[in-house]
Amino acid sequence: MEKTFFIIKPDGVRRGLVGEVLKRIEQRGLQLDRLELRTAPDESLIDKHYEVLVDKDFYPNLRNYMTSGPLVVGVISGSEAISCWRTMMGATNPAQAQPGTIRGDFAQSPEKGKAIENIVHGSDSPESAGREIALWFS
Ligand code: DAT
Ligand code: MG
Repeated sequence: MEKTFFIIKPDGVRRGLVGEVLKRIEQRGLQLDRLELRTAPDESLIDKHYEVLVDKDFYPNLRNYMTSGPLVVGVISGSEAISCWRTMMGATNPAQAQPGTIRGDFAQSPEKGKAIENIVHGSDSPESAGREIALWFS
């Protein structure tokens, strides 16, 4: 059994997609180990979460987006949960995300100069899963 960390980002909560995302996790047979609705996080928490991206030119937009409203955070476990959840999410850029994925079915292409709002986050490796679970559930 592998664990991964996920977020339903502020656009997912705002657009009423929490039930849809959780339904897909359950349908896929992944187990929900932790699940919490959080008020909009502090910028410092997002800076730690996206520590490898803080120097990117798009980072200020990303930080504004991620602190713009409540989000849902959780831990899911299952066989190959990390890659399974990444596949279910779809490509980072909604324009490239396949239909059938969460981003491909629900995310909208970004407006010029705005953050990519793509509904969900998932850890990309066992190391980042461990780091992110400790960061958000310490
Ligand atoms: P992912 O969320 O698919 O793991 P990532 O870790 O590379 O993608 O980036 C984190 C988030 O940052 C991503 O969901 C949207 C935003 N982002 C990534 N690359 C971007 C870019 N080139 N321009 C604008 N936003 C970007
Ligand atoms: Mg990532």
